[in-house]
Parts: sequence; C-alpha cells; structure tokens
Amino acid sequence: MRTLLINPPYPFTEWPNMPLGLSYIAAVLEKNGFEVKVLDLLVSQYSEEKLHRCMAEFRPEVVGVTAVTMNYPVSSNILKLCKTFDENVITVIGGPHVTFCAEQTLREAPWIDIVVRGQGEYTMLDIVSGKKLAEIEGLVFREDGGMVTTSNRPWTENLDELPFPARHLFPLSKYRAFNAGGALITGRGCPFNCIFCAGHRMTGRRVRLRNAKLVADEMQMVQELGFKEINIEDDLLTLNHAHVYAICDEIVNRGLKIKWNAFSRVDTVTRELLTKMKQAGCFGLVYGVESGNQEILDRVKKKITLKKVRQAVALAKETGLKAVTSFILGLPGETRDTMRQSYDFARQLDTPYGFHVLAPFPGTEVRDKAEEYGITVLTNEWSKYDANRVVTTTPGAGAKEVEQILHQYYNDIRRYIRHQKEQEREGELSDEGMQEVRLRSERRFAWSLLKSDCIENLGPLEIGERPTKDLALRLAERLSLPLHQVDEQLTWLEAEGLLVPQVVDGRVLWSWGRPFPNEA
Ligand code: B12
Ligand code: SF4
Repeated sequence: MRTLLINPPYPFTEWPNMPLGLSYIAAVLEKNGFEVKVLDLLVSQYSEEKLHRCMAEFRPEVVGVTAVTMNYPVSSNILKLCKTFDENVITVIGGPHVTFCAEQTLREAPWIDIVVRGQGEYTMLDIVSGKKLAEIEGLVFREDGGMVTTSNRPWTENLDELPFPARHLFPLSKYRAFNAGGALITGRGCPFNCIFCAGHRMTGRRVRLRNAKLVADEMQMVQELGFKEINIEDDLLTLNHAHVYAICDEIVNRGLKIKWNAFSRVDTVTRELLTKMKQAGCFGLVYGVESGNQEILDRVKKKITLKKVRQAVALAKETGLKAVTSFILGLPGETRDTMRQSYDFARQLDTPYGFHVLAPFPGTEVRDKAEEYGITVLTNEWSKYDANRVVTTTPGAGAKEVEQILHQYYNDIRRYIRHQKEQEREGELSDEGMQEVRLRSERRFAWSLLKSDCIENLGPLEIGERPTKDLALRLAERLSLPLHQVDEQLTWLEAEGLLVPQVVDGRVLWSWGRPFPNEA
C-alpha cells in the first residue's frame, strides 16, 4: 500500500527536530518494497490546501501521523482532513500520546481508523502489508461497532536489524537551516521509573543497545549530510559504560571529528567516562535534576541525591563538557518553598539550567495515581500539555505560585540575552557568546522563512549583479528585518548549499537544496 507519513507542526520553542520515529517507520516500509512519502508540516507552512494537494498527487492508501500530547489535537485534525479528502484512505496515528489513551482517541475521533501503541516499525509494516488487523500486535481499531485491542507488541530486541532512519525522505536542507544537530539513537529503553516520565514506557525498561560500529557508521553518514552536530536522543546514553566506550573508540579510531551531545543522569557518570566522551567529540550533557528538594526527588522516584547532582555537574565542568540541568515545577509535594529551593539550587550549580512545569502525560505514574500523589489535574485540553504552563496543582503550590517561579526563570533568560547584546555592542562578548548570538538569530531567521514558505512563494526574480543581494532585498522587506542581517544569513545558507539559485527563462528561481534526488 502507498503510504504517506505526516510530521505535524509544533512551535519553534520546542526545538524543531527531524522525527526519528517516523523516519524509522519509513525506512522499514521502504526496505520491504513499499512506496512511502513524507509530508513535513513542521518545517513548512501548514495549510489545508497543501495537505489536499499532497493527497491528490500521491493518492496514498494509508496515512500515518505522529503526535506527542501537546500536538495531538492538530495531528488528529490532519487525519480528519485526510479522511474528508479521501474517505477510503486508512488513517493511522502513533506516538507517545495515543499509545496510552488509544481507546479514548478512537472514541473521540471517528476519522481515525487505527491507533498504533508503542514502537511502530513492524506494526506499521503489518498494516501496510495488508495483514488482518486482528492478527497485528500493538493495535486498537474499530470492529462491528466496538473496539478491538490486540496484544502488546514485544520490544524490538535486536535494534541492529533496523535500517538507518530514512532521512532522505525529509527536507534536510530545511532542518540544516536551523544550524541545529542531526539526530540519532544508539539504544532504546531506560530501567528507571520516574513517575512523570512517559519515555521509559515508550521504549521499555530493559535497555537494548545498537552495535557501536553501526552507530559510528550512522554518525558518519549524518555528518556527511552536512550536520555540524549530532544530538544523541537515547533516553539515557550514559547508563552502559561499555557501550559508550565502544562508540567513543569507534569515533576516535576512525578519526571522526564529530561534535555531539546526549541525555544523561547524574548517577551514571564518572570522570573516566566523561573524559573519554570529551575526547570523542562530546560537548554537552543534559542532566535531569528535576528538583532541589531531596524529599521531592525521593517521592518522584528519581533515585538521585542533591550531592550527586553537585558532583556530576562538577565532573562535567572539570572534563570540559557543558552540563545543562533540567528541572520540573509542580511535582508532588511541591510548595512555594520547595520551588524556591529548586530555583536557588539551579542557580548555585552555576551551569545552564531549564525549567519546565509538570504535565501529567497519559501513561505516566503521576497521572495514573494523581490523587495518591496529591496532584489535581486542572485540564485535559491536550494542547496545553507543552510543559510550559500550569495544568496541575498541589495543595502547597497553586498556579500562581508556580507561575511566579517560572516568570523569574524567564526573566533570567531575558536578562542573559540583554547582557549578551550589551557585551556584543561593546565588543566584549566571548567567542562562545558570539556563537550563541549567531545561532539564535540564524534559527529565528530560518524559522520565519520556513513557516511562511517564503522561498517557495517568492517566484522568479530579475537577474541582477548579485542574486543573493536581490533575494535579501526582497526578503528583508517581506519579513521586516534589517537588510544586513538577511544578507548575512542568506549568504551562509547559499554557501552551505541549503538555498540554491537557478536561472529559469532568464530569471532567478530560488529553492531549498536537495541533497537527495527524491527528497521531499
Ligand atoms: C529526543 C526527544 C526529544 C527531542 C526530539 C523530538 C522529536 N520530535 O524528534 C526534543 C528535545 C526536540 C524533544 C522535544 C519535545 N519533547 Co521530547 N523526547 C525525546 C525522547 C527522549 C526520545 C524521542 C525519540 O526520538 N525516540 C526514538 C523514536 C524511534 O521513537 P518514537 O519517537 O517514540 O517513535 C516510535 C513510536 O512512538 C511509534 N510512533 C511514533 N509516531 C508514529 C506514527 C505512526 C503513524 C506510527 C504507526 C507509529 C508511531 O513508532 C516509532 C518507531 O518505533 C522522548 C522519550 C521517549 N523515549 O519517547 C521524549 C518525549 C517524546 N518528549 C516529550 C516531550 C513532552 C517533549 C516536548 C513537549 C518538550 C517539553 N516541553 O517537555 C517537546 C515536543 C516536541 C515534539 N513535538 O516532539 C515527552 C512526550 C510525552 C507526551 N505524551 O507528550 C517524552 C515521551 C518524554 C517525557 N517527558 O516523557 N524531545
Ligand atoms: S526521566 Fe530519564 S531516567 Fe527517569 S525514567 Fe525517564 S528516561 Fe529514565
């Protein structure tokens, strides 16, 4: 069956990233001889007309969309539109939201035919191969006016049997225009049981690891595609040290010059490990710290101590890695005082930090046992589950208290950016600071081009002395941005081959670069 996979939109603030889930599914379908197309509505303007055009041109027999909780409403609506355009198309949804509320999804969205629960590569392959739905593990679907839930699909044990993600089906130049990293995973699973996390329930608590040689092959491939950095998206890379050493050895022995970062836990790092990682190109780690109050850490089953946090941050600093710490406000037992402790602790660590707000995602223990944990869930309006706003309260921390700390955190960010701008004006900004400023403006610029399909809608331009300058003039006006800034950004995009001019009928037509002939 011809299959269309759709990457739905979500806000810039959530770091646009090529989705590995959809790209693994696409790769498995292609490997088995099926025709697959990706419609990426994240790094382009989302319109009904575009969706309609894609459906009319490609005429898919199956449409699949992914969703986290926050963008489930828009993903569901995309499938509703697909069904309106073609009532015979089979509509499928998967990902970490619907996995844990599959039946509710089908009850509320009659236009969705199938919910895929958990890891989706082989489940989608079975669907597209036309296997009887009742015989496919990991599904919920409608039948005879009721719903059928098939048995759970066992975790994929041997990750090495999976092909590399089908990056060639995605508009890579658009992702690269953010100057952000390319993504890959080296393993799936996390043995911990933090009550606010849906990750370990998506990937399983038993860790399966990929062969280090294959990981290095994929890193090399991502680098050759032009990505300057790699984000390793494992839930917890630093769990199995032998695995990390093996990957680092591959990188070093092959002489790869790759910059990469990863998610970690403070109780899984040692000086030797971090030194090795640094040698192999790692530049940063994200530590889930969650709270500056030990009782709360114990209550949410984080199983770490504040002492360990301090040690792990110090180790990262000593080995030259940038540690970013991540906190959650509104956890069970939270009060104004405990949030203040988290905030003070984050600042004392003297390393970059981020604050999110508790969102009780379906499938998490904190949602399933909300009452037991003293959590009041204020809304099930899923679009509000972006973990940046208050959707729960505790007896000791209402919305106002949480927002107060959150505002303080946002003010810190604003102050930091203002300070950098002042330093830049006075010529006192460090190289690292300059790089941050440049990156921020590159990303914002890329986003404004992409979200309005600016390049696609531009049409041909007169041939002038310097085509990039002509394009800059036009875009500066259209985007209301300073000409010098637009010119600088476009010069970079063109030099990287991300934007390409072509002369057509005596005029210049700009388009996004296509490193693969069949790229979206
Ligand atoms: C890496 C990562 C990120 C990266 C990249 C995200 C991306 N879009 O690629 C960054 C840092 C950008 C990010 C951002 C966010 N993330 Co995040 N992220 C992860 C992480 C650690 C791994 C995701 C991953 O790549 N897995 C590997 C791939 C292969 O698996 P997968 O994506 O789950 O896909 C498989 C299945 O889900 C299924 N599937 C998925 N889609 C589809 C579609 C179809 C049709 C089918 C059949 C099957 C299917 O099959 C796939 C292949 O097996 C997960 C934790 C986890 N283990 O799930 C959290 C996680 C997904 N993130 C989460 C959240 C909340 C966010 C943010 C909202 C940030 C925030 N404010 O907290 C944003 C939302 C961005 C978005 N829309 O995805 C939550 C989602 C929970 C929920 N129910 O919403 C998770 C589960 C972590 C958690 N807190 O519990 N994230
Ligand atoms: S928060 Fe991190 S350590 Fe805890 S269960 Fe989730 S992935 Fe594992």
